[in-house]
Parts: sequence; structure tokens; C-alpha cells
Amino acid sequence: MKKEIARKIFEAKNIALSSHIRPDADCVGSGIALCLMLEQLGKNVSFRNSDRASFPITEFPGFDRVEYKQIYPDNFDLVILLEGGSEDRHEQKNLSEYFTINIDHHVTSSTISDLNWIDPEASAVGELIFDLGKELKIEFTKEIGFNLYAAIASDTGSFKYSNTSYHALKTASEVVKRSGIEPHLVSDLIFNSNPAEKVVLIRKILATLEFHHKGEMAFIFCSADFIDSGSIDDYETEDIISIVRSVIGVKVVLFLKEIGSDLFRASVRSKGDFSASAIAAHFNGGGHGHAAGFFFTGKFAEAKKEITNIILDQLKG
Ligand SMILES: [Mn+2]
Repeated sequence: MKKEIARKIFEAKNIALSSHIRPDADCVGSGIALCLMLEQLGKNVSFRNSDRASFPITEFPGFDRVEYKQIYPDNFDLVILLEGGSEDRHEQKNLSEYFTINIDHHVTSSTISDLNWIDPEASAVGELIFDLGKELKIEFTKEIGFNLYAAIASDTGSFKYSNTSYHALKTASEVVKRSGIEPHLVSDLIFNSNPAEKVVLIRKILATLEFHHKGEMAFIFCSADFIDSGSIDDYETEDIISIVRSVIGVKVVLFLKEIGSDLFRASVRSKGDFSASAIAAHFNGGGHGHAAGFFFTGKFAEAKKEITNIILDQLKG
């Protein structure tokens, strides 16, 4: 598949890239890295997303390459989709007008693209983009290295999550060797650059913490009122889930974010045998075994009760 994708890239002149909505460090970092690789090959590249990423992703070198517009109706020989594949996941229209390639590491990824390279063994799509870069024989510049390392370090939670494999570590070390980047500088930006407002927000969210079912389930909530300005979606709140998930005895965390009137985004994070994606599947969401999410329309009390009940059913097994 990698060779087939490389062949398509060599043949194309005008290439569009897109990463999914609510973009994270992996899909944006991988997208910037791929954009820079394709530019090295002399391609005309447009990296077009629907949503703007939040800080600190905005500080990744080459972030200015990201545009916010539709791919259609502009003329492209090839459209490469990162972590998604469907029009919904990218908020892009008429993708069927193009030759599309989907590159992803989620087992739930769409397969409607013309070529689908989906490797659930990969910790991050950044691993796959590094492999593709080797296939394309590009030079791994510092900018490319920074973005690929950031993608992998971010999706593995700084090489702490269960997806931290030999291949993830090997790829990260190869990225460092080939590009000459300093990993601590990437880590400082991704993990040690909290704006004060974010820590204040974490304090408010932590005040909602509840434990259920003998401490095996934890619940936290972010009300729209907690945000002074901007929207909740602007805030990267993964850190707070990690704090709660770290509690001894907790098997699953439910995090509800109020994102609109009677509209919530639910994030489920788990450890051990508890399947987060099984919970998300009940509500037509998606994700991995230990990290999944979905939307819930309704009142807060209903959202909390209905989702908690499904989680408790699984805990009681
Ligand atoms: Mn990813």
C-alpha cells in the first residue's frame, strides 16, 4: 500500500491534504510534515482543514501552511486524508470528485477512499508518514522532524500510553537521528507550555469530580460557563482526563463537555480490560479501546445518567 501511495504521489502535480475536524497534534503535525515532504518533491500542495488547531499546535514549525477552506471545486490530481477518510470527518464536500487516499491508524477509519492505508498497529499516523517519507526518499529536515516527533510523542502521551510499541520508539529515534531535532524542545512545547487560563479551567473541572461504583468509574464535567471567552473546543483538555484516569482503582473516566445548547461531547478514557470504544459504539461514536468519544443531544442530567448506566453495565460485566 505504501508503495502504491508513493507511486500516486510521484505521478501527481497538484495535491491537497486534509486532517480531521477538531484536529490534534498527530494529524496536524503529520499533515505539515507530509506537506513539506511533497514540496521537496516539487509538488503544488494545499493543506486544507475545516477547524483551526489549538495552542500549542499553532506553534509547530510550518503551521502557517494550513489553510481553512474547501478542497472542492479546486483542481487537484490527488487528495490525501489524514485520520478520517469521510466527508463528515473532514467537513469537506464532494471528495468523490477526486482520487482520494486515506492514511490512518484508527481501526474505525472509513474505507471509502480510493486507497486506504489503515494500520491500527501504528501509535500515530506520524509513524506512517515517516515510513512514507522514507519510501519517497525525502530529506528529513528539522521542520519535518519536529512535526513527526510531535505527532508520535503526542499520540503516545509522551511514550507512556499502551500504544508505545517498539516500532513507535524506533520511529521516534530514527526521526531524531535523521533530522537532528532535540526531543526535549518538542516536549517542552507540547507538555510544558500550559497557559494560566488552562490550569484555572482544570481547577474548575476537577471541582466536579465524582467517583462511582467503588471508585472504578470517575466522572468530570466542563460547563460552558467555565470558559471566560472563546469556546470549550479551543481548549485541549486531554491533560485533565489523564490526571483523573491516573487515580488508583479507576478503570474508566467519563468526561462531559457542554459544547452547545443541550449538546455535549463525551470522552471516555479507560485502562485495563475496559473498552472505551464499546461505550462510544452505543452512542454512534468511535475511537480506540482506551480512548473514545461521541456526541450526546439532550439535557445534562440525561446525558450523565444514560452514559453512566451503560458504563456501569460494562463494569458489572
Ligand atoms: Mn492519531
